Amino acid sequence: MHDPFDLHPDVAAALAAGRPVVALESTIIAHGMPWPQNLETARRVEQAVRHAGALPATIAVLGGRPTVGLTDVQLEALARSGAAVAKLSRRDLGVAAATRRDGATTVAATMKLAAMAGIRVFATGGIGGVHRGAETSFDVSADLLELARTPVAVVCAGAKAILDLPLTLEVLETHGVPVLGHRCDELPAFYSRDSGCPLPHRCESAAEIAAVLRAHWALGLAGVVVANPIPVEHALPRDRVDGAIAQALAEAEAQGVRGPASTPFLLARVAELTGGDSLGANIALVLDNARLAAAIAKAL
Ligand code: PSU
Ligand code: MN
Repeated sequence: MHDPFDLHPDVAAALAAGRPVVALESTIIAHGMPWPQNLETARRVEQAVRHAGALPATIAVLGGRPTVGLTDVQLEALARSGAAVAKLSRRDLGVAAATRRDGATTVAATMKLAAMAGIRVFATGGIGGVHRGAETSFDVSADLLELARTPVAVVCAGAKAILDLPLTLEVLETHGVPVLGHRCDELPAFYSRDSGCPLPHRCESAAEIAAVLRAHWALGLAGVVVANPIPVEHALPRDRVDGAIAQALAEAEAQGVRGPASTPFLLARVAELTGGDSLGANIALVLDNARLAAAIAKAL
């Protein structure tokens, strides 16, 4: 049987030789940032991974083929298409393959494809989580359930305050997913460094994180969240972001935006309402996560 996905030859060679590889998602490119900053950021993130001594593998679905390691031409096409391409989570992968569609993969779908390819470290901006009002909407990101079953470490700046952060931590705990704070004691809130939600585990270095990952996986356990706070100089004041988020949430409610459309809508509105400051912060934190992920992949 043919492989169910296409692996870039450089990524295949690196994996075969045991060299460090870092997976990168594509929903953040197509749905999470506007053109042309999305392409510029995707390229800078790949460059940051290379600079730190690992090989980047951006993952998407092209013509129905899950593709692990996009070429620069493929990366640019995806960034140009933006929200015109589908946002694919775990549930959508089979349908996209059968209908030969293009799509950007979420954290959940990217984790699954990375694990299939043998990549264990993945960098992104923020994971999905439990949405505010989930007690009536039932909107809990598939990212959390993927972490429960797929052995990949996701390096992120926590989860955005558009989500319910305490409930997100509860669901991760229920599903046995550790959250390791990288030099922090609280779950970072994406644009800001703290959330008031204490974390049970703190690590000081990539080597320490790698040791936990090895031990976790030796026991047959699954996903791990590595929570890396946004660099101090790029953090936004909490109250400023909270105002924009409150307004964006109210607009989403008024316009009936829900389901998979919810996260892209909220991110775009918060970026507009903060006059682009949130976009600058988002770019800075993804770059920092890429560097840490590369260091962890090397230490592994
Ligand atoms: N967080 C961001 N930017 C993003 C996303 C999350 O800062 O673009 C994307 C990721 O791909 C994540 C997805 O997996 O949103 C979560 O969507 P949902 O809430 O529909 O599961
Ligand atoms: Mn959802």
